[in-house]
Amino acid sequence: DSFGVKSALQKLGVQTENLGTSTGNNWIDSGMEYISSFSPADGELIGKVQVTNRESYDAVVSKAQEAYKTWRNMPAPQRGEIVRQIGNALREVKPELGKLVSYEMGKSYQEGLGEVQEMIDICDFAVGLSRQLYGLTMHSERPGHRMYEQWHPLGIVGIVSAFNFPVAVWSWNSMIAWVCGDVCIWKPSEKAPLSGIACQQITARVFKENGLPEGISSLIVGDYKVGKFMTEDRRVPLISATGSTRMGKIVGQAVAARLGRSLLELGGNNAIIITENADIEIAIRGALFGAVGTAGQRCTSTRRLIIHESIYESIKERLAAAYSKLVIGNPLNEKNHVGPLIDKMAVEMYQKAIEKVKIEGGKEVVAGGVFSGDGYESGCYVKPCIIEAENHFKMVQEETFAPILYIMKYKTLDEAIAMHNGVPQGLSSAIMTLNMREAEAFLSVSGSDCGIANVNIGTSGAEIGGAFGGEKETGGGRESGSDSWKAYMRRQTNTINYSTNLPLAQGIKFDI
Ligand code: UN1
Repeated sequence: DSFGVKSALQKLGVQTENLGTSTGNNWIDSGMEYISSFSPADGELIGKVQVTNRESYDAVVSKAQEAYKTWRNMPAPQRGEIVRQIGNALREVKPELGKLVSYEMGKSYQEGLGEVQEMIDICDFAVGLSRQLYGLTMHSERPGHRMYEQWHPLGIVGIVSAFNFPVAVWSWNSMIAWVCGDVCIWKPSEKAPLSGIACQQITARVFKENGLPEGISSLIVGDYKVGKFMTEDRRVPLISATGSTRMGKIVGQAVAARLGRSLLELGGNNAIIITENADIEIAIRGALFGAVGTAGQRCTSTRRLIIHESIYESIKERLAAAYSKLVIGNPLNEKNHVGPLIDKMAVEMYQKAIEKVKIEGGKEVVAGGVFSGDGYESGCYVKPCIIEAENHFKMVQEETFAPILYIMKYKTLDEAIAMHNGVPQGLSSAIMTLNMREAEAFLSVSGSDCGIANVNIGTSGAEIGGAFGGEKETGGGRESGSDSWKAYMRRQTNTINYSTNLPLAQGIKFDI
């Protein structure tokens, strides 16, 4: 254990065998079924987690409903104070939690630390927000009347998160939902349940120390079958789900069938347009981290480069040179740039995608492949690759969660933007240019159709202060910063008559 994983697990209270269902730190035994969490870094079993059954799920919901009655009546700034304490608790375990994320999920330790920092940042954001849950006031058309709107919490928020950001995306949802006065039930990814166990214990301690009810924060564990308990449950007014478009369609329809609300953050197919006016150094660096960071497993990963024909060959060469310098290996070893994919199934999908795109006419610029031998025993390490392709290829239209970068060329900016938008997804996007007209055109109404559009930075690595999410098959939801909090609350319009008359709106007369 040269990387200190064992002591990190110990500090975080993660055991080799864990119960998976809890309200606060009240863990409920829910039967015989377990999920085993293996590290893609070395293939070792990290620990087992018990799967939530129907009965324990119902117990969790009852506790959550009960806790909501207390929590919703606590003034929002006081709820913010609790979230401030959670942020501090996260600061205390940043290296350990970053390590667990890195070991369980496979992203580099640096990125694991970055993920925990993202959690700390959203806590700070939520604390400030707790004093800024503003509604508007309106001028009534009737004399002696006042109108305003206020925002109330929804109740239980069900959070379904993905393996690639096993803890940060949960925190975007839960910290905001908590200051809004909601209570949360979280189903972490079944591919990273131990990260969920660790976070649950961190927040539970803070709620307990403050004498608050356990059900403000609950954990359930399992695959889509457990998720279904929530999506079909009318007691859960909002489901916030992050994952594949395939999952989102199922979740969205299940929630819509009961007219519940869903907040979906689904797949991306993010591109960078590199124009002839780009700062090439920045373009290469932005594309490189975007494409290979987190081994291409961010929903914001760069999947396509749309390059002006005049610089296409030189960009191709420089990228290939940069790729040749990448060191792939154990994510906990800081000399490595890129860690493994999440599991062998992901490796298979990566291989199939390369095979298929080659059949369609794709040409390998930097060849892919699977690593084997010393240090690669888990079988999850793959070579980041670059493939010359055309935008309309079936594989290029799909999101493959792996470090495969498709490159293509364009002649005019209009053509580049059309290619850019010519995919079913609409999450993140970027243009590399020092030309003001090109940059503004990309950000204009006829430019990028994505929820995130950047100039001279890559597609990934969004800050928490902005609203995060995207259009089309990305699902339309917005999480994290700006006014995303509104999705976690219900708006109430209030009209108050302080006059001695009862005039009707629209001037309607109704006298008897
Ligand atoms: C995700 O991949 O689901 O913008 C979230 C980024 C990160 C979050 C990604 N801040 O890349």
